Amino acid sequence: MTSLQGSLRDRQQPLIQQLANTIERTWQDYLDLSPYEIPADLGYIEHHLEGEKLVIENYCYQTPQFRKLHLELAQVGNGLDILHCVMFPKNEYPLPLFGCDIVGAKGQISAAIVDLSPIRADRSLPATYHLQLSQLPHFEFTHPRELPVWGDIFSQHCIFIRPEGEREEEAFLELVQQIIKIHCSIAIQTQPVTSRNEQMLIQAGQQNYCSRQRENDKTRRILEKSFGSEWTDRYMSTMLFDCAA
Ligand code: 18B
Repeated sequence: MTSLQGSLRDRQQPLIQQLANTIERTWQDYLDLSPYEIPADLGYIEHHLEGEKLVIENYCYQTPQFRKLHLELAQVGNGLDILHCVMFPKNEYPLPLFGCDIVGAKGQISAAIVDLSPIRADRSLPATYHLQLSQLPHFEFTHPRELPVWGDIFSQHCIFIRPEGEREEEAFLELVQQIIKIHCSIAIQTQPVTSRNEQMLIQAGQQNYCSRQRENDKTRRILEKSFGSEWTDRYMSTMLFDCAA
């Protein structure tokens, strides 16, 4: 796997750099990565609008269990730094969706969210996940944030906060590290389902997750400001939240 050490990462806020490194290292340590073909014009994107620059770097891989591992770093002007990560299991694997989004402006992270989101209709996680996530050390963050309406896709273990100071940023980093390790180690021990019916249920769960995530107006607005609505629709449904069969 080629290193993700790019110029954009070096210019981003420390928590984002550290998270990108942690995610990359855990993928390398636990999973059998192979290349994933990104549409030619969507890997590295740079756009200037009225003096404001938007840069996006995408890194994607696939593995025997995951059809797409996606890590994205973005920077708008010099002010807004974003990390976005989703791990999409193949339709044969009854696994939740790991998702993480960090948004920071001017040295302060305003939104930090991490979750293993259920794909079952009753929104429960497999018992192994539930057990291991329940055993994580509890950290009392001082500024929890309220989920938007479409956020009913997230699990009861979802962490959504505005981290205050270095101690909370470190605690968040540590939690993401633990959660992604739990996920990778369960994923590689999970047997694929073979019935077409079970695979269709998994696919339907992922489709629901993706369509709810595409309702995030805050993401849409940032992208539309630079690229317009047609491009943003394509980007959100092919790069960010695709539900390939
Ligand atoms: N997202 N985020 O990924 N989003 O992609 N994100 C914001 O302080 C981008 C995911 C999530 O309160 C904000 O309010 C852009 C995943 C939630 O209404 C901005 C990209 C998850 C919120 C962006 C991107 C996820 C949120 C506002 C593409 C979860 C709160 C920041 C690179 C697993 C929504 C703020 C609300 C917020 C932007 C969650 C600017 C451009 C995978 C719940």
